[in-house]
Amino acid sequence: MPLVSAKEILEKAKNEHYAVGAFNINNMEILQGIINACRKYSSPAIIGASEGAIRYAGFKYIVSMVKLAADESGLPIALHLDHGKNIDTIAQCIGGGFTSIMIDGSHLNFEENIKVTKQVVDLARPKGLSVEGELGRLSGIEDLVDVEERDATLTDPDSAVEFVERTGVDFLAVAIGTSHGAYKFKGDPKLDIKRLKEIKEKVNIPLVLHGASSVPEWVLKRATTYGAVLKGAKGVPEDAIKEAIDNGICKINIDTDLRLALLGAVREVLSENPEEFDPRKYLGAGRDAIEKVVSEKIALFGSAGKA
Ligand code: TD3
Ligand code: ZN
Repeated sequence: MPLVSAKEILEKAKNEHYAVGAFNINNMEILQGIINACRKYSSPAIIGASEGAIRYAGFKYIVSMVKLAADESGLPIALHLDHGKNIDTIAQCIGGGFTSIMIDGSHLNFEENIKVTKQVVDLARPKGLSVEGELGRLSGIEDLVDVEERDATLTDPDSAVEFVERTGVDFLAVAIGTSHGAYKFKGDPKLDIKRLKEIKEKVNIPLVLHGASSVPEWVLKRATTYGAVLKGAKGVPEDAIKEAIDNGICKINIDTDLRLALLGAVREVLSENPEEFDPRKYLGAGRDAIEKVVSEKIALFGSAGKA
């Protein structure tokens, strides 16, 4: 099937109360691991490519690979620019085969964020692409010392209403205490679910959770057993992800867990077989590890059978 817009995938998820993973890719094996899991469980997926991924793999490679994956699998797959900031890259994605764009203006002030986000909506919508905006800055709650700092950093529900009305975005990334990478919490993991509830009550579009990797125990153990140094790595507990889905999160961004799974598999193969130099052996094991992680996400998010 041809690539679909992420809006199409997420409106169904919102109506039927589940979430869909937005998985980041950088190469063929990562993409194939994700698609293998989606095929097995008949799940839709959003494939995220960052500006860095486009620079690394090449624009045409990314678009061609993901189009092929959608065609061959027959699954609803969207190709989504993750954290788009550069307007030239955004324009290239809009005209070059992507079906969804994130414009990340979260580092700008409110009015500037609205201005650039609206600009991207006006470019993308006539071409049938969906657009994600972001309001609030990702930060662990324990790093926000008081109520004022918390309110200034995390997404304000009333501002979210105004942002969605004035920009016309199809879905909105919110900041409720998650952050990117493998070190999300120093102490106990905590999300601001009360804030998410309030946003959901006021904003009637699918909501997006960035920084949603869980750093699963088996993934961390495999990587560290074979020499990776990941002291203090901690992700969002699966219970918290479930609670977030119950409160309006429909798109869940995952990158770190894929990176760690690939790393652990490659490390294991190479250290157990120091004489091995066939890339199919270690990258193939990496691809299988990604399939396993994504299978767990599909079960957790409730997207199995929704393709
Ligand atoms: O947008 N992304 C993917 C790119 C972030 C770099 O890791 C996410 O929100 C994923 O977050 P996580 O928890 O996988 O780092
Ligand atoms: Zn993100």
